[in-house]
Amino acid sequence: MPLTEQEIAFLKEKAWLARRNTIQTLMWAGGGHAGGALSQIDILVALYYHYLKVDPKNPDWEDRDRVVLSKGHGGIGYAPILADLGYFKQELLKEFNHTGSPFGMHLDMLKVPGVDASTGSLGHGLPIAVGMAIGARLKKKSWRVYCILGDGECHEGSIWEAAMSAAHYKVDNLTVFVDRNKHCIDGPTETVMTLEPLKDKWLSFGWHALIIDGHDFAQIGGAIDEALQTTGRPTVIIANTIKGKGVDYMEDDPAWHYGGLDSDGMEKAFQSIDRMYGKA
Ligand SMILES: Cc1ncc(C[n+]2csc(CCOP(=O)(O)OP(=O)(O)O)c2C)c(N)n1
Repeated sequence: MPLTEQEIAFLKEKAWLARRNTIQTLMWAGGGHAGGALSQIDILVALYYHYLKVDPKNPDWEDRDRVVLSKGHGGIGYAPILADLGYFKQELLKEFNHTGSPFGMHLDMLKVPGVDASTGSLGHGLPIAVGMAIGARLKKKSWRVYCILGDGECHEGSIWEAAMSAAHYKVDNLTVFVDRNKHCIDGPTETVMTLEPLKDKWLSFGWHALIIDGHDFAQIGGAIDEALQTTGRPTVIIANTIKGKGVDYMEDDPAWHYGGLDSDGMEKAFQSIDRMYGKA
């Protein structure tokens, strides 16, 4: 069912908060993967605040939907969402990536409630997600698996091995998002290693594939609904995004793949995010 205007307004509010909290966490951490953390946020917000069957009070609930943030370096933009949902106390984020904290730069499923897979070494999340989805079928469970890939991560061969097996096993309880911000660590994805035509690649691997604006909640919702109704094959949603989305001086700037903030930088980032959401 399409999202209502009220639901979209709610998701926008949560995305505003998640972007602000990501910047705050970056400041506490002394640096992090700012660009990719901000590009993925609307996808995570739509999933966690509308679509997922999860229970923050019972993170290990067996029948929950699973999420694999395969681009594990985005953890600094994921943990603030889990905190807001109540998986753990927001206070803990003050120690993000500090020695002794439960949070490393890449989230550990054994230390952070709500995290279904420890990721960070790119190329491993989709193979894990395919296994989880097959596991649901073997256990005759109805939970679904959502996996978020970086587009640079799609340079990894293991992604395509997993894609091939998911189609072979007709894993239709798996939905993948590619955070298509068009940058990786070394520059534009198309300069480093051509990915396009990316949708055709997934189609040729036997997937249902669609391309959307990854910052538009109506489109994200429509794509998830389409995936829910697709049987006999997995779905990939190539979500066109902007690296650093929301912070004007970070947007589309490869220098902000990883960075730190001083208090002036943080203030300017907050102002930019507030302007984007019409709050300044
Ligand atoms: C196997 C592996 N090689 C290298 C890295 C280092 N690394 C961290 S982020 C990154 C770039 C990833 O680009 P992309 O998937 O497009 O992420 P985004 O632009 O969304 O941050 C790389 C190479 C890694 N985490 N894992």
